[in-house]
Amino acid sequence: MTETSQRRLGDVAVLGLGRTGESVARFFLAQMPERVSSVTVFGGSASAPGEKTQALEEAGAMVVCGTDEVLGSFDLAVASPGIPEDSDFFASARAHAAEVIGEPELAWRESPERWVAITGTNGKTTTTSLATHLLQASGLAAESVGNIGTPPTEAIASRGDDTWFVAELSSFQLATTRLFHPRVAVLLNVTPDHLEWHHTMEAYAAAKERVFVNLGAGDLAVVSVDDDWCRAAAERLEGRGLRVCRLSVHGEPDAPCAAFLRDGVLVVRLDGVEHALVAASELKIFGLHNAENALAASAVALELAASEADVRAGLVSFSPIEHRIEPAGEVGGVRFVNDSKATNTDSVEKALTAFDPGSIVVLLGGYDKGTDLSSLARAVRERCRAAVCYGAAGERIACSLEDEPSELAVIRAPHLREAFDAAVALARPGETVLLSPACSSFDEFNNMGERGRLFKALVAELAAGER
Ligand code: UMA
Repeated sequence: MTETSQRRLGDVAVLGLGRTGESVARFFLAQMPERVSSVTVFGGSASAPGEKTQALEEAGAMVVCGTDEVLGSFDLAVASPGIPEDSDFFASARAHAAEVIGEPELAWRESPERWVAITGTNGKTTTTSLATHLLQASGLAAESVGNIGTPPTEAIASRGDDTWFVAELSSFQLATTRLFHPRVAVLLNVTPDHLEWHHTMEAYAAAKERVFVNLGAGDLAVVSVDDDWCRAAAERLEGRGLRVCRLSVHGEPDAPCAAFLRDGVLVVRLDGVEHALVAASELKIFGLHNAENALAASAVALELAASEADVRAGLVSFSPIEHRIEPAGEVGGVRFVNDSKATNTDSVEKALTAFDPGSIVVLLGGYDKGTDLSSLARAVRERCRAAVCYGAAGERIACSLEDEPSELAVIRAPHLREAFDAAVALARPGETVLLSPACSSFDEFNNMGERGRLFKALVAELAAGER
């Protein structure tokens, strides 16, 4: 318990009624009456009363649905990450609360010891899971929290004294941090995404860089130097005199702290001491981007005193997580891979590098975020034999692939099921059918997990001779 975590919180408001809002409301309710006087939950304009609101009311909260207007006067408001900072909802909270923060900031204030924070446009879930796995393999208690699924606030009550919180943090969550201070912070990459929330790349990158704001002399920043946004951030951190572990899969950074590949072997150097770990080919997670994720996770674990031997063992025992380049079976010599988590173009471009060029039939499509497709189209033309484009964004993607002449076969299908059947008809033994859609799933599914599970169910039906 710190001074911050014993502070009286007073009248509190919670914005949002999703996973975050519910966790925060329950956390506050558990602090009544000693630290919290009242809890008011604002569900936002799209919310309506239901079982969840009733349960919160029964537990002692006031719940306001169907409006983005925050009424009343509050000492503290906690906003869910999906609510943009420049929205009317957020502005209304600012006008009626002494302070508006996000959920990871609240969790950190309540339980500030032993945090690792991991951010980046892509790779953060894998890196978070792997860092947790490596710490556990070294006998340390560790738990993955944050954007990965469990709001840290929810995990505080059951947190052991020695447990490390390894937090995957999105730009939304970082934008609303203020005092948040992890012991190790990781920035993997910054490529265009979520511009509907942040509006500009500068604002998006600045939100990600907030992960380092409160780092001090004894801490470690692990930062990629393979993209311009991150390299600039690394230089700013070095300018502050911080310890920066320069992360690269394209060269060996000349720095006292660095993580890189040497002759295909993962090497982490901390304060001049080198740890040669395992060959990237020994990992069960494929692709150069996954070697980068593994380097970042290893740097975290070694910094936190994990032994080299334990990190090696953890690296080779770590399996791909669901929906990330996840092997989904082999039928008639064709490999099926579920990468439903690839909801932006950069993620797909990285996934394509994990397979032999010319051997991929890729499934692309879903909810159209309006992203620029030129770089994706180039990568697909270069690395795939065929592309099946489906869903709301299908036609736009197909047109971008056909923009320039190439050998690529471009097929159109209405939905994922038909796209799957078209891919099966096209694929030859030795090839890979890859669901790596470059889009959100909301035109057809509730979330990317549902989409990935349908893909795997279709593979199972095919294997059972039912398709
Ligand atoms: N709401 C509004 N107006 C808005 C947006 C939200 O009123 O404009 C309200 C509604 O009541 C809605 C609720 O907020 O029901 C939903 O809150 P939310 O969108 O913040 O979602 P949560 O259910 O709280 O889940 C969030 C993360 N979601 C987002 O950031 C969009 C989850 O990440 C995260 O796992 C969870 O907190 C726990 O930390 C998901 C995600 O898609 C996986 N993240 C994005 C990504 O990875 O690309 C950033």
